Amino acid sequence: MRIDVLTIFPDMFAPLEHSIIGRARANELLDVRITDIRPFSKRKHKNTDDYPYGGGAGMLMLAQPIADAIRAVAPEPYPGKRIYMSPRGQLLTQNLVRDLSREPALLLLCGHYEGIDQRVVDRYIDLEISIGDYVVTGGELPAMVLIDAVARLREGVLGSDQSAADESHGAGGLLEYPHYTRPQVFEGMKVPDVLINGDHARIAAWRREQSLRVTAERRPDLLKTADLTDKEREIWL
Ligand code: 4G0
Repeated sequence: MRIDVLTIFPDMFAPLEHSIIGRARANELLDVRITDIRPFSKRKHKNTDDYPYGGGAGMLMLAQPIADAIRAVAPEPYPGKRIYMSPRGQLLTQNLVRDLSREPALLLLCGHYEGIDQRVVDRYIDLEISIGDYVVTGGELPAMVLIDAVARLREGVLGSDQSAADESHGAGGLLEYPHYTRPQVFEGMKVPDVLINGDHARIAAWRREQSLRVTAERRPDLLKTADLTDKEREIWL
């Protein structure tokens, strides 16, 4: 999969050279290309921002450098999705991540200040995405969140045990049960006995119950759409 990123802060993407994503890129499972928007500016001093028409606080990113950068890295017809990271976008969920992970290419546009000139969005953007209902100083961190979430669903990016874990063995829309590893006692706290005894049916039942309990406590909204048996619906809904 190819992912192009357009940004005025290309150095912010250094984390993508490390860890799982770094390895996926080294193994050519992922082709991430970061493009600096600033060299495309035709203003003096390569400025990329200006004041908003109609007044108001803050600055906006200019249309011209962004449009020229998009045309340079993503000539039409574009084979994938051109995405603007924005607090007014569609909320990023695991379902949307899954759909995006099946695209051959993504272009991620990162805005700064109060955002970008709307005409770029209207002409060149397929989809606006938000990683959550909060504002950060630029689209770069949201873009990295999206890249990481998408990349880990691509074939070969995670270890083989993890890859199966995601959807098939996944808790069907419930939160995860608690996990424990060695030692058996840590600062006086014991690992639950059921996990030590090796009765796999009891372990599965305990984990299911824990998932249901924590979901009911923290995210009752998820219970409504989770994959529950009739008996579970009776108890937990
Ligand atoms: C566009 C995305 C981009 C408009 C980007 C800010 C949060 C997210 C930006 C603004 C971002 C998110 C109107 C301040 C850059 N912050 N939730 N910051 N405004 O995905």
